[in-house]
Amino acid sequence: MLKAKDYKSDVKPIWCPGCGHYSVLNAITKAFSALEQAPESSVLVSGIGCSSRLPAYVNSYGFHGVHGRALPVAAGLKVARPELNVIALGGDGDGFSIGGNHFIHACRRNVNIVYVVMDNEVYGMTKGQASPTTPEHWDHSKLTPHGPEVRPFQPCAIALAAGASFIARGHSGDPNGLAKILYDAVQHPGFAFVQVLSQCVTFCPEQAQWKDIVHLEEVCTADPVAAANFLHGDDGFAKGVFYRNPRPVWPVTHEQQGSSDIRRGFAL
Ligand SMILES: Cc1ncc(C[n+]2csc(CCOP(=O)(O)OP(=O)(O)O)c2C)c(N)n1
Ligand code: SF4
Repeated sequence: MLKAKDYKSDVKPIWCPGCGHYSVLNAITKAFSALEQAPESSVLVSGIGCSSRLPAYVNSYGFHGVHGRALPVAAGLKVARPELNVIALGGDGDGFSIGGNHFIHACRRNVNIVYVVMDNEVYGMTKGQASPTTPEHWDHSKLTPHGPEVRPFQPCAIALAAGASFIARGHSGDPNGLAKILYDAVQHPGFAFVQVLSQCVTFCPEQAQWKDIVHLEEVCTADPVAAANFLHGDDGFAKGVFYRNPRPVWPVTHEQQGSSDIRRGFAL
């Protein structure tokens, strides 16, 4: 059995010291070790952002793509190569702003992939602009000196409304708890969405306080109404698996095709 450290690549991360994304990397490698994943059986697909650098640091296949486009690449890959374990990942800017429409339709489609969003409520890579999950009155960016003055995007509630069949939230301050969530997410048949509160120490140093306010909730349900009630009262700092309700994965009505079938289908 490979140890977590065996899933680290030889590339040294260039995140700021103390960035939450280091812990997410640790949690992913711990989960791979616990799942006894062969490195070549997994693919990590990302967009652009500090968080989206993560595939380079993992000893598996990886695809560092275009800003906001991790999910369509990951879904296409899974449909063409169903035997692979496909994990899409990125940041809140990547996933909920430019990639927001893909997020909704990935939940709806229920392709059997995991989507990990490292949510630091800011655009870290482009130097601290407000993102869709930035608090309404966060005034640290010169672009929004009075705060974005917009209600933050609610990723878990939106995932539920759009049809995701597994919804969870973890915290970078708890890599072991996050590894357990990822373990469950990989085994879930269908679209598994995991929001991770992952601090940006450079542009949001106040996020160091998250460790004091994050709280574990044992609320996992298969009832969408119960999950909706919980998520609408959620303070955004609960962690745990909130909803798990397997339903048919896409593609449902057609036999899954291998890549050679697809090549034949496109042959002139
Ligand atoms: C099409 C396109 N638009 C804008 C950018 C600039 N850009 C690069 S990363 C990024 C945001 C990254 O923020 P987030 O996804 O929250 O990740 P973080 O860096 O915080 O981990 C943006 C807007 C880009 N690379 N491509
Ligand atoms: S800017 Fe923020 S998100 Fe990017 S590496 Fe530094 S701490 Fe992490």
